[in-house]
Amino acid sequence: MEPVLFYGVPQGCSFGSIVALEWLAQPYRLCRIVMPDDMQGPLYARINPVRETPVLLTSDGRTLSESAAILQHLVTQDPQQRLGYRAGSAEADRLNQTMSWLTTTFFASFSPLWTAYEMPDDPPVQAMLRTLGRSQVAKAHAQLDSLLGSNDWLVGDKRTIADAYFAGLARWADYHQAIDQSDYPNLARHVRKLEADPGVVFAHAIETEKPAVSSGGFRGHVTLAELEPRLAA
Ligand SMILES: N[C@@H](CCC(=O)N[C@@H](CS)C(=O)NCC(=O)O)C(=O)O
Repeated sequence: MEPVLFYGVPQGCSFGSIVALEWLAQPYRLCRIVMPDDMQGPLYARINPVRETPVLLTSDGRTLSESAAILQHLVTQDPQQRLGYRAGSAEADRLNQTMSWLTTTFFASFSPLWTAYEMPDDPPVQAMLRTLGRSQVAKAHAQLDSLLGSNDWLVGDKRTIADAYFAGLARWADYHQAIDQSDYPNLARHVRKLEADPGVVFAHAIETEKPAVSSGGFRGHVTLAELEPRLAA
């Protein structure tokens, strides 16, 4: 059976995995997870014991969590490696480097803002977290702006999983009103290009439950209950 991506709303980093699946245009399904409520039951613990999205249920029945692992899996499953590079090549090293940076620096820069957003009301602590978060997000944006320079894509001369993943994280700057992306012109240009991409438009439509036009791979939604027989006990 085709792979299934468990994606989280609102604003999940799983957005990037939806974009990558669209770019590959191979058959896949989606399972919508409203965070955190849909993750609390025992069935979701069988999918991901740490109760996070995204998770990919692979075509051979394994569950794979962590965006970087899911996205690398998609690269290697594609015989043409359209969203990555041959293992061992300089470009593949660079892609791994960029994915690590996006996960440990760019994603992580938003952590104080997510903590302030999700915690019970405590205005002085939330104000402190927001100040810290804005400063970290600004620093990560400045670094990425410089890494990107005038390049068309984050790694090499084609779109890769790094661009797909970045498309999902970049929107958090507005969501948290953290910084003004137009202060980072190379990054802002890249975000504008990605936002016009049909795979990104599709992922937004899926998240917001609007009519979504797939480039061909999307085979529809499936519920957690329907997937139970495919999951290891
Ligand atoms: N390192 C993981 C992070 C996964 C993660 O933090 N997922 C968030 C959404 S972006 C989540 O599921 N949060 C659970 C919640 O909000 O309850 C990855 O990159 O996939």
